[in-house]
Amino acid sequence: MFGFFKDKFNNLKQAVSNTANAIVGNVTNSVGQEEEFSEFVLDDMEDILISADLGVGYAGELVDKLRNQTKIKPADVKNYLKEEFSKTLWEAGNTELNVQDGLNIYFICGVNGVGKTTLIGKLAYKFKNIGKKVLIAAGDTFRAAAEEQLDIWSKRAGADIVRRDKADPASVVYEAIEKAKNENYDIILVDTAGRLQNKFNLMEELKKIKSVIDKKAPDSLRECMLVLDANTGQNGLQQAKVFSEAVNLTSVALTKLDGSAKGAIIFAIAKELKLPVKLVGVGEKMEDLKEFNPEEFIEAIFE
Ligand SMILES: Nc1nc2c(ncn2[C@@H]2O[C@H](COP(=O)(O)OP(=O)(O)OP(=O)(O)O)[C@@H](O)[C@H]2O)c(=O)[nH]1
Ligand SMILES: [Mg+2]
Repeated sequence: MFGFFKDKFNNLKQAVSNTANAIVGNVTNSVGQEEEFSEFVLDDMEDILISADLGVGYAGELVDKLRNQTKIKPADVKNYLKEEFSKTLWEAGNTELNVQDGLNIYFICGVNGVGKTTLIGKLAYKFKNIGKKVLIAAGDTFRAAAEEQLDIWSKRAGADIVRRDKADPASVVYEAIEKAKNENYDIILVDTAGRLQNKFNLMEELKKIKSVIDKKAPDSLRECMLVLDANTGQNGLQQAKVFSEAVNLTSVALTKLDGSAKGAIIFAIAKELKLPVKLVGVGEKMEDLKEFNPEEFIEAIFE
């Protein structure tokens, strides 16, 4: 833990309360009182898990393990799920945001409106707070006002920015890397335009930006992070698959967890894609970004 998020997860419990209800609340209410895991009870449980956005495959697997066994009773269902979810999160890999000495480049991608630019503003602020020299690369040269929005965030966070209105995003990133190397920056945060995963040209553009980073800064720590809106549920899994194929993702940030009842998508992503969630957005303010800690997340959902 390099611990720049010293603040406790005060609002985490509140942020996940709908998700907690959707899984733990509903499962314990309908299964917890039963004598045994009859087929009827198991079906019911599977339906609840699927509607909580856990995914059909994972929900089925969790229910199958309860079939034809006598050790786990319905009264233990909460503990059973807690242990299974913990295991899934740990198996998905290290959830810590990596930072090394020298240059660190965080490449942020995702579909439209999920919260990429906001995440970059919040992250810049966190890094500034631990004394890092932060440069933001305005790689969204597509949407009108995108660079302006990023400019506002960079000023708020006290970070520097490279922006070239309407230029090719890859060239903006190229220039940012040059500047970062010449002026000894610790961090580059690369914003990108929102793109639907089925838009071929835009996905190709993303690959091009990524390859500039890989070629120009091979020695830097490179994190390729997909931003997902917690409210998208299972569709987020589909997005993650396609982006992963295009740019080889290293992690996920889940935004808008506040109020969402579909936060269980975190488990589905960990299970299906073995991608660790590293950051969670729990509001619109600069401080509303949390380092994802599996234990705390599980506690917040199950307590
Ligand atoms: N409640 C809540 N709102 C958020 C969070 N993160 C971002 N938002 C809001 O989501 C909206 C979209 O955020 P942006 O950062 O502009 O999203 P984007 O992915 O950069 O959008 P495009 O560049 O258009 O693809 C804004 O109104 C943000 O304030 C979060 O964690 N919680
Ligand atoms: Mg944006």
